[in-house]
Amino acid sequence: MIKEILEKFLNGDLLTASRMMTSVENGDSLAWPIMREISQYTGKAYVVGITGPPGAGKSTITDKMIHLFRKNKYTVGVVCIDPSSPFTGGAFLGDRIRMTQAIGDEGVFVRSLANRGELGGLAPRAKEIVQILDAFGKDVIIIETVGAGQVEADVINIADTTVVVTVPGLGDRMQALKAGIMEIADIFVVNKADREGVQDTVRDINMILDWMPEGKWRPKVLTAIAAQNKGMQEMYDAILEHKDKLIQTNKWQEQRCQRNKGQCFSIMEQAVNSYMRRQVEEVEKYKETFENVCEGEMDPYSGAEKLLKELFAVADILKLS
Ligand SMILES: Nc1nc2c(ncn2[C@@H]2O[C@H](COP(=O)(O)OP(=O)(O)O)[C@@H](O)[C@H]2O)c(=O)[nH]1
Ligand SMILES: [Mg+2]
Repeated sequence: MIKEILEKFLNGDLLTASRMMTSVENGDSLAWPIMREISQYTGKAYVVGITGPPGAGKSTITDKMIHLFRKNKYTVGVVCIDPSSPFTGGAFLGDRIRMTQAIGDEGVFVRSLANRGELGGLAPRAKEIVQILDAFGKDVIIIETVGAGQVEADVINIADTTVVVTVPGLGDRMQALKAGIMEIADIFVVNKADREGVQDTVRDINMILDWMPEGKWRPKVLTAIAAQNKGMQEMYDAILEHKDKLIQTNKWQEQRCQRNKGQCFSIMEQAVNSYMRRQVEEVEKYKETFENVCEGEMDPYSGAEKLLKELFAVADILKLS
């Protein structure tokens, strides 16, 4: 069954790709087999993260970027991560509607993910969804995300280039520094430049950047009026410039290497974790120890030690299902 799914997927079947994402998002029994099978086809896409406070213009910008990438013959995958809707637990419809221009273009695949209320966390399966889009053959993948701290810091663990979108007059001048934005941005875009105070914001950002230790890449600070398509070409150019720089300095390759390793580790953790939970809940003798701990007849340390010794004497931990 997985072979058939993979064949359709590699032939570019949209519905199959979409179903695979749903499987992975829900963590159903096909999730791991899917991820394992597609792994060999990943690692080619360039990933751009766009983060910033709600209403800053991220979706508008994403839409413009899709068009610029398409104009330059890149295929594009988009992952929109929105705060969970209080009513349905699904992503807000707004972004899908706003990105209507892209719909109908076979070279664009848009996927919305709910972050399921995880405070400040990326949607739990965002990385995997990006990898599916990568394996699906998308050249560039854009992740639009908003975090509880207004900016989603975890996005740098997935994105090659991180763009932080902000707007003039967000109040507290040092807000940016406090939120840790400075460390994660490769490019700043001060959007809504049709409003007052743009130059103040640009100056504030530059001032903070001046204080920061010299890095290899000083983040560009750009202004834009996304709604009027202004500043979008400059942003696009800055992304490509950053990409070239990363590749030339071997940073991109290094980062891939680290991320592969990190993913391998996280797969082991998940496997061990779910193995332990399964066993402790299902196997009678383990259940007993656990209940003893529960009742306070055995202390948690002794219980854990006993269980670990018994659990890891058997070798089916790596049944990746
Ligand atoms: N005045 C102004 N409004 C903008 C600009 N860019 C986007 N908007 C509007 O701001 C609102 C929020 O934009 P959206 O892209 O959904 O923001 P997001 O929440 O960051 O994704 C929408 O009504 C946009 O039309 C801009 O440059 N100037
Ligand atoms: Mg949005």
